[in-house]
Amino acid sequence: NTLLFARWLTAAVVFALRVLCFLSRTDVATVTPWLAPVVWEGTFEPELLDGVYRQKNVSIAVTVFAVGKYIRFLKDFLETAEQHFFVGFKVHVYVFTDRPAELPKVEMAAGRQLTVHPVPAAKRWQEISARRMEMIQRLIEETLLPGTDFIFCLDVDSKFHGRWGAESLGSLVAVVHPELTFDRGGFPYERRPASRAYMAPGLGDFYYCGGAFGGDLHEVRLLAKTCRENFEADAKEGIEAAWQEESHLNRYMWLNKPSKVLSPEFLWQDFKPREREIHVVRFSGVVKNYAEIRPN
Ligand code: UD2
Repeated sequence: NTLLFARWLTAAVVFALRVLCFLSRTDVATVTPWLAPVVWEGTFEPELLDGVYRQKNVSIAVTVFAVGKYIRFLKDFLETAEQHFFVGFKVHVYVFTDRPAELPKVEMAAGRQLTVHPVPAAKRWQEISARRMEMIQRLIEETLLPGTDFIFCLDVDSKFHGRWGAESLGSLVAVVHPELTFDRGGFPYERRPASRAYMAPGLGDFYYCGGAFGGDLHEVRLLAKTCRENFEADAKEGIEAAWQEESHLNRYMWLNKPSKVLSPEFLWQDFKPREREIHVVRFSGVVKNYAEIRPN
């Protein structure tokens, strides 16, 4: 009986602390002006959320590109995903690489699997980010639909450090870029009206990162298709947006508001000192030497 009471007391204290923590997130915006949640540590109940989606037996696809020397990041990405990303859920990772022979061996838990899609090598690094949208669109149309519920598209030069679970699920999900200090005027949107990624001064909600986005398959298919078409139409006119597909994604998310916005906890950068608002780093880009690692 004493043991039962101690357990009950611990659970009650943990719950009370969580509620207090939830109430105390007044330091950040937790809802957008269009009433989408902005997900921060302390604004959700992890076990409760996972329980809700586990009952629905949801499946999650992940795309990750490891072209050229970026294959070296894949091992850490996959190993840390096993520890933190949708643990206990059906997860299928799709790796796009030109070096399938160098694929690392990573043991995956039951219900989790990996498929490799060979892609050609790239001459310019910009080509890779340009082609990602096309491949994501094709994967959804040819392989994932129907059957898979959600998809996340993630940068490979990153590691998971903390839980990333059902709190991130939504129909269209964007991640706020880790440069929290940017004000709207300083957002690095594409500013040339000639580009289809153009954002006029004063427009924009957040600056979202290209390294992590997701949602349900229909929404992400539409996003990938639109960004790809706009990217290609720009290319025909000899224009490449300032931050390639990230610029097109930002334009898309301005016109099609995400149903859920993930805080920069969901894509931080290792080189950045952690800011006060960041209570947990869930996923973070590793420090890399661009000159050494990119094709040119
Ligand atoms: C930012 C974005 C990235 C993309 C890029 C566009 C974040 C954190 N990062 O990252 O998503 O929008 O700007 O310019 O939002 N890749 C390869 N091989 C290469 C080069 C790239 O596989 O040789 C893949 C790989 O999955 C990598 C991703 O493309 O993670 C993005 O490339 P990056 O990390 O070099 O771009 P970066 O850091 O400027």
